[in-house]
Amino acid sequence: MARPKIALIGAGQIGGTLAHLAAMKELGDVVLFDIAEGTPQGKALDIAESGPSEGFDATMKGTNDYADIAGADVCIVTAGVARKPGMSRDDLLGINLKVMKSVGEGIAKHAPNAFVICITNPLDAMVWALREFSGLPAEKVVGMAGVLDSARFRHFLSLEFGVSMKDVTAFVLGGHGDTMVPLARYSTVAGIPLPDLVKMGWTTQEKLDAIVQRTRDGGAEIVGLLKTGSAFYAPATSAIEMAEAYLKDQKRVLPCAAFVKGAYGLDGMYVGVPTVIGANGIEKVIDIKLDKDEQAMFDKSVDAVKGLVEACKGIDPSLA
Ligand code: A3D
Repeated sequence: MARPKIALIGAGQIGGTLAHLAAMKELGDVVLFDIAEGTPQGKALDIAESGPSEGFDATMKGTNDYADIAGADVCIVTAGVARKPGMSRDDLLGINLKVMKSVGEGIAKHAPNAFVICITNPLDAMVWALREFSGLPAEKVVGMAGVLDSARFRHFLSLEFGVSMKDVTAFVLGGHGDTMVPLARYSTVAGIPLPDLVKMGWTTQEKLDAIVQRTRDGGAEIVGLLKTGSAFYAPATSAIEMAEAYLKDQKRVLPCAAFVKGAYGLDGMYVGVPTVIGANGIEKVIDIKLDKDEQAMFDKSVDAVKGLVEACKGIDPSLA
């Protein structure tokens, strides 16, 4: 049986890290695509040359030609520009919308059966635009944000409690941005919900609120430190987790920017929700009951995403 084919559209910081992780995990053969000449070829060769030491069997190809992604099983999209200090994710909208158009058309022509994971920001609007431009089924086009946001939350919680990150679960809803909704009562240490841990004296409500805020600002914290770009190791790991769930039909329960119609009272839009990912793509959107405060935060987040989608329609009338 042939190895799966993984196409990485964008060979920048995240794209290169994705290629390395996909190879080390032997998820399949990798094609790195970018418009910058030499970058995908150079990174592909460099990673291929790590194969003898790592001991992986996977081919690496760098290309500037969409024809090389033909028949890809998974496409992970990072093409576009990333944030610099002082920029919000939304500042990237105009430039990255044009990029989504060319990427969507490239995927539609050469890899129409792929499971497509979008990472390009502003995430919830770009994954919507990519679905529109590609015309692929909504269950096969998804955005990566919730896995990363909840990984950040889990990391900060593990530091606070002094326990292994493996035993901390976290639940984050809503758009990827300042309005994301970390849900404390569904986040646990080995099954014990955070509000109970406050009652048990493991932490205080004030400390928990500060951790929630640090999670919301998690991307900006790294942009501020790096100064020349945004986070790439954890974003790449998060997308690989989603790709693996699809390729291995794992039925993982992962928060993703998925197309939601019906659940959460929404009538068809992309936003961060818990999903089940298996061989059919997004196989289920898990519709949990929110309390009044959570619903208010989620509504605010949904409104922010809707505003970005309207802005896309204003820029490109073909989307209206
Ligand atoms: P960067 O290292 O700049 O890589 C982007 C690559 O895209 C560059 O190599 C460009 O040459 C390439 N590119 C530009 N235009 C095109 C095009 N039309 N077709 C193909 N390739 C093109 O950025 P990065 O890898 O650090 O980040 C990529 C994107 O991910 C940015 O939009 C970030 O904001 C976003 N990002 C999202 C998250 C989420 O959690 C959603 C986290 C971190 C970064």
